[in-house]
Amino acid sequence: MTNKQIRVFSGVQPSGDPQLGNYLGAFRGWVKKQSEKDNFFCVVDLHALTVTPSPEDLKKQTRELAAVLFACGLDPDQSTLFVQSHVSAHAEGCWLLNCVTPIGWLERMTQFKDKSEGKERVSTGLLDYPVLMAGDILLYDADEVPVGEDQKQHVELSRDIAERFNRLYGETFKIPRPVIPEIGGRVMGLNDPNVKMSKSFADIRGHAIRILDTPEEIERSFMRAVTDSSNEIVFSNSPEKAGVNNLLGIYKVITEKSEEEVEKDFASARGYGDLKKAVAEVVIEELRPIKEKYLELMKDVSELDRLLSVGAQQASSIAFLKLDQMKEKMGLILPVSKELI
Ligand code: AQP
Repeated sequence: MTNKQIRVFSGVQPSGDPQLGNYLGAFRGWVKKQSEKDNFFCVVDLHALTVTPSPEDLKKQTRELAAVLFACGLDPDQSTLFVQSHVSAHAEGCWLLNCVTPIGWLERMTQFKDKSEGKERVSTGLLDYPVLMAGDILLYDADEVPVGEDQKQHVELSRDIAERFNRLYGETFKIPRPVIPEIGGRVMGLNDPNVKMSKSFADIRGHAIRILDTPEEIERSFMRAVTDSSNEIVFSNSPEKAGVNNLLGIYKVITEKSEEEVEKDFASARGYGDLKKAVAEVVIEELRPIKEKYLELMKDVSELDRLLSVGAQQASSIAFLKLDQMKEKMGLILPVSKELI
């Protein structure tokens, strides 16, 4: 199989301001590998509905996220980028897969437990999220699903759902595999290095670096980052060094240096202040061209919308074929002429 025959699917929710973890754990790798594979990337707005955003926020965040992805370097000639709700096969596919997914599989999901904890009421959509995600992936017969560590469990569930469907109705889906970046798979919050950096917490002071933050904001957040009371700048798995480890990890992914080279860079540092400054500098330089390109793209929203429509057309041409195949296997009759519907 040549690499172009390897199909990749991944998504991101327009659930807030995209942050450094999204970039290092996902977007950066998508862009770097896009020329090698057959890529489908999706702004998963139906997923974002699970936490009931305001309609205005959702619209704004969907366009902004698409623009950020193009600004990061996704090239419409190499990758199909589209908005999930533009291809209704995703919602339909989810219903069909719901009917083969035992509810206990969903109740076990760590992200569901985390996101529902302490809430008096959660939507059915939050529980069902992984089935919609399975549909996203399986409709495209994706071979690979590049995700950060936090989404690995959901990709594994997609595999289980695909296997169960294949067992019940005969060979229908390819079994996808999660691809976790060797480094950058788990960027932690700067205010608490035991919690992963998240869009939803981006409003908490000092938690996240937003991709569109100003250089001043980026520097301020890094200077406030939680570290420890020693002054040893080394990679370490010990829980007390989680903050320093996170900063070194971010520096390592962006500079593409080895751990030894990174530690050497800080051998003569005077303390964590020097480390924080250096990490802030490399992040600012990495994000600067992305922000410039983003501002350029947002000047012409109609062109952005046009690019997303082209992406939706390309995605539809694959997704609806698979959806029909699922329906037939499950015993639903297909309309004789879709034009009459
Ligand atoms: N902190 C992180 N480190 C590495 N990778 C991360 N990703 C998210 N946070 C980190 C990866 O980004 C991709 C898109 O994520 P998503 O928006 O679909 O869902 P998420 O994982 O739930 O991301 P957030 O930022 O934490 O969003 P909210 O707060 O809305 O839940 C995925 O590949 C993810 O692994």
